Amino acid sequence: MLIRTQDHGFIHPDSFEITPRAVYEQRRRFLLQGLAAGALGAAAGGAFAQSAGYAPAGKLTSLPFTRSKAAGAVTMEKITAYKDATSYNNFYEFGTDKADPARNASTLRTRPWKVEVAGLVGKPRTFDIEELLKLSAQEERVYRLRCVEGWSMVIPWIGYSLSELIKRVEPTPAAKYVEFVTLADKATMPFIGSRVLDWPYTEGLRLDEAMHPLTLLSFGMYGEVLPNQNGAPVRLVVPWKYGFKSAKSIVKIVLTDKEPGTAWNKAAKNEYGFYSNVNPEVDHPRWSQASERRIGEDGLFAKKRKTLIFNGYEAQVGQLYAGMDLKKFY
Ligand SMILES: Nc1nc2c(c(=O)[nH]1)N[C@H]1C(S)=C(S)[C@@H](COP(=O)(O)O)O[C@H]1N2
Ligand SMILES: [Mo]
Repeated sequence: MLIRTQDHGFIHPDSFEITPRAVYEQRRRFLLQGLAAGALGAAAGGAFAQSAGYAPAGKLTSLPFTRSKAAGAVTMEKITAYKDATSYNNFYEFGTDKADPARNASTLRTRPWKVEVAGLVGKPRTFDIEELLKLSAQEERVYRLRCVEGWSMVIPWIGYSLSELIKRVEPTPAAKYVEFVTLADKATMPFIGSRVLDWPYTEGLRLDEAMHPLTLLSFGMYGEVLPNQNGAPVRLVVPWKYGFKSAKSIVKIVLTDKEPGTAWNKAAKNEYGFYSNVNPEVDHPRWSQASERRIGEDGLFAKKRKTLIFNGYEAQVGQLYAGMDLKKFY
């Protein structure tokens, strides 16, 4: 069954495990009651309370999840309003203005959808999106995401560690990098064909970065499936790297032995390196990266925040870069 939603194109409500909204809300209330009754530990309680800090928008299909227990997976910062997270986007396939993706991405068709996993793996496979959704338990991760342009948001993503997918295809010993290829469909993406970027939009990670538990293969946010403008039906979220590493609407994942080119480093090599770790000490050639503006705090007198090394995830990911000159490998 296809349901035409007002501003998000088509969704298939019967095509994967769906919790009706009433049941979902009830489950959430139950969890919060349990919390109030002291049934949960203090740490978990903080996470639940934090997650309850947003209201599901009630626009798209609910996506059931449990709260992640991975170290660093739930920041206690205030969650960005859903309206802001879904109307101020970068998704150049739909235009270069921040408002363009919300305006134009309703044409994106997210079913049928397949993700091919290929390259240096023992078991190459193409996954149907329904199968991919159920491959591992869906978790909520409240991550900061910082754009290279100097703004940041705090978003309750839903997904599971990318490592869950990668380990199932059994990388060969020669595999050192992972390339992500996203959809480039002229018929549904109005800016494919424009020369802003070399389509399809691609990204890459070193294999150990891709296997890090914080690297999230994401299918939803704010308790629901991803809105088209946020990269439906499946995207990456790599919280310690600039936002552009978090490729949207992924169709192919390739394990390689060579560092893959990426959309932004093909477009401007001196401005965007392969690593692109958030680093207040390495300026972009045209601007400083020392501070950032949190979306939703942008009143006239709002203070800028100091940008943190690895976007605040140093305790979790710093060891991946031990001994590397991060000014050289930016
Ligand atoms: N396919 C694709 N993925 C993409 C982009 C894009 O233009 N195309 N933009 C990136 C950039 S620059 C950022 S900051 C994040 C923004 O994610 P959000 O809109 O969900 O906040 O998506 C990233 N993923
Ligand atoms: Mo970005």
